[in-house]
Amino acid sequence: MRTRAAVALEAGKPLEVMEVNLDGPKAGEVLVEIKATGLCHTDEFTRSGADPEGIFPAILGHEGAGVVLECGPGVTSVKPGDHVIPLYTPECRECPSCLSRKTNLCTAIRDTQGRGLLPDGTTRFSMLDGTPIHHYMGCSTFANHTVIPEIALAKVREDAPFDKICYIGCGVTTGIGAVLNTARVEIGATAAVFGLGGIGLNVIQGLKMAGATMIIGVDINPERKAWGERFGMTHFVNPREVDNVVAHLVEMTRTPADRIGGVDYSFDCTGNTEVMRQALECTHRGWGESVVIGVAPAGAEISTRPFQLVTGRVWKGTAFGGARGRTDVPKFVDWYMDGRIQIDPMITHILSLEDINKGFDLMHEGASIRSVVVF
Ligand code: NAD
Ligand code: AHE
Ligand code: ZN
Repeated sequence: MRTRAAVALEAGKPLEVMEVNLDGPKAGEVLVEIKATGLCHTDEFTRSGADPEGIFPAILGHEGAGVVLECGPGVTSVKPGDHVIPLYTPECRECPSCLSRKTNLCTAIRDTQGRGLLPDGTTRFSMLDGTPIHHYMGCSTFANHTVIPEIALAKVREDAPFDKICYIGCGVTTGIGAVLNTARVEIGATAAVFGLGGIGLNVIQGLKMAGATMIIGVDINPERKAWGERFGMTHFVNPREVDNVVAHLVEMTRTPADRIGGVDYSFDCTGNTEVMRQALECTHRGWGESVVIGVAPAGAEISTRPFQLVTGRVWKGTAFGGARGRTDVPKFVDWYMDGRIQIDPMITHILSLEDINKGFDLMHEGASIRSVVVF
């Protein structure tokens, strides 16, 4: 069949909207009509050329929602008409990682996924002249139709709006999951969130749900203060307005009883390795935990004095908020439909596929939280 897609032809170039060929689903694969897709900073990271795994040409996008149109041989867990959210972190329920119960990082198809291919080592997309186009994160939601392995689809309820629940395909689950699954924040905790964009605001939302009492947002964009407050942030720090952001955060959390200071938990939602260091070093001696969510460019490295770890701080990371997609994503959709989590106010812009590059401009200008393309 033919479908319309925004294609990343070369690193650093705007996406080009065009007709592409799409082959039908093979064994274990599913043809999905994408109804809506969010633009995550990770799409921009890959489009820009900063991603060491970036391959071109490719159809980016990994935050979608849609409807199953056709199933390949052997598919049993979804059927035509089902509403689904694609999963860049699949859940095969059979690999050592899935069976370990220690991680959500299913390894069943990670190798081919990282090479822009489906599990049989081929691509379903091509240009009209026959040139192959790579898949992206196993999803390629910047296409009106895409083919996805069955194990990378979460079946969700049919009364949930596509243009909102697409955000659960990455940002919402990553932010809230980082708090509830990865850090396991407890009632009364103190926390700092660095970067109040599409991920950081969901971390704040998750911290509020977990019962954290002091939630400090840190962002260089002053307009993010009001945004953070909408979701439960109690304090805001602009690093450009203080001498030393780490010392400032430690001072803010120092009490007469505890003369050390430092937050119980911190989260990097920027992808900046200097910020990751600040996030670790502002945590409390003895027990502070810092969670890296941001994705850093090829060649970037993190550093700190080993003393920071010797004195009890823990540095960890999370992908997709530690969520097991086929199991957990339908629950996030229920939470949204039951009014337990907010999504609508964070979707600041709705775009057509033709205008998808405006979404990246808005992201760079700091003018959007989430842009969503509706097909
Ligand atoms: P975004 O562009 O919406 O938000 C980034 C925010 O960081 C902005 O508010 C910006 O002003 C702020 N910021 C930039 N530099 C800063 C600095 N030096 N100090 C403080 N704040 C600063 O991006 P997003 O979609 O929220 O994504 C955030 C990061 O998370 C990206 O690196 C993205 O690739 C990554 N990400 C990771 C996962 C995962 O599973 N680990 C999932 C989704 C996104
Ligand atoms: N390709 C990059 C890594 C990018 C990365 O870390 N991706 C996250 C999801 S970001 C979603 O917005 C992830 O899931 N990582 C686990 C994995 O297996 O990729 C690089 O640096 O090579
Ligand atoms: Zn993402």
